[in-house]
Amino acid sequence: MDELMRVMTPRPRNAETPRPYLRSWITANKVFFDRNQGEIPETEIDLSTWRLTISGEVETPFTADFEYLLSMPKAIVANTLECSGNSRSLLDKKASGNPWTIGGVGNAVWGGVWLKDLLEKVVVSSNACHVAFEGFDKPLGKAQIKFIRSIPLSKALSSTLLAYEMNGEPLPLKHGYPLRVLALGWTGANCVKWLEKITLLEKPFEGFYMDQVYRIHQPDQDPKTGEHVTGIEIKAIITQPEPEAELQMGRVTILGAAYAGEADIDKVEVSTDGGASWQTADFIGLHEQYAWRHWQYVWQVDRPGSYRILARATDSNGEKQPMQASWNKLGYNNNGVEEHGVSVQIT
Ligand SMILES: Nc1nc2c(c(=O)[nH]1)N[C@H]1C(S)=C(S)[C@@H](COP(=O)(O)O)O[C@H]1N2
Ligand SMILES: [Mo]
Repeated sequence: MDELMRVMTPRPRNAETPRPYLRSWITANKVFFDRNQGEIPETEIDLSTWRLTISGEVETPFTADFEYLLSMPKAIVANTLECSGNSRSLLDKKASGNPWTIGGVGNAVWGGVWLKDLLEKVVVSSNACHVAFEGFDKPLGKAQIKFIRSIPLSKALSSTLLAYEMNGEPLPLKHGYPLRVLALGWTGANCVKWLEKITLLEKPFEGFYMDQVYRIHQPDQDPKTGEHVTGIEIKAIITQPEPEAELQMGRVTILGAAYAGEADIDKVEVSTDGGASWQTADFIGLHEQYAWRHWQYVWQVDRPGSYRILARATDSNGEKQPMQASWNKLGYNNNGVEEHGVSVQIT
């Protein structure tokens, strides 16, 4: 198969979407980024044997088959998914993990059922406060640690989708076939693929992928005392021109996307002089809750030279993207304006 992606590790497969594919509002399934801690199942599971179980702090445990999910009301939702480690390699101070540039993000229209509708079937106990998800992917490595993650019950009940379709197709194998979690507006780590088990818990699940990684912490800090990665932080990316491009004087179209997780993007500003002055960009394309907004700025450039292009987003709560990211040991949530700048040559 032709490799369209920028592969960082083949096994587990971690691959990012090249910049040109980030220029369309929908990221096509075949170029949507891949992030895996374990092994992608080799073949699609047989739907007639697949079951989803819900247990733990519930009045009546429940098992659903795929037919049952299809019989429930269907929700169709646009959602931008981003890996919490996206943009890590752009940090000035290096952080360990996959060297994502900007392509650990994508936007798709997902079809599925609201988790809230399923949780109504089991009657959640009053002491439940977190919802844990487990997939059937096989862990890699000696320790054989499963990727189990939990989210607060409030998030599960307000805005979490269990998706079986991606951009109008059955969920592709590598994106979690037949069913995955999408905590809308939250980072990928909260969106377990190949889902088969949901457990209601009195407190957050304790385990490697909850306590040692996906926490914001400093090198001298016990990871477990750091905050979990949850919502996607406000950020603008520049998808055109390519870094270090050589361009002709005249009209240069600068393109990008901006997103802020659960919040709405209100404004994107562009600087072509390294941040000395800012102009407002125009939004292009669709505008949906939880989805990125694409933007453009047509730059009239009359003088040759080196230029530094920056983009800065503001959300509807008035929150502005920081000029520099706040660094943490695993390089999560890099949303710095400067880190995302693109330098070009005009001739
Ligand atoms: N079962 C399972 N779910 C998982 C993972 C995993 O390794 N196993 N990786 C998570 C992480 S860290 C991210 S960023 C997203 C990536 O989803 P994608 O590969 O569909 O883009 O899946 C999440 N869900
Ligand atoms: Mo991730």
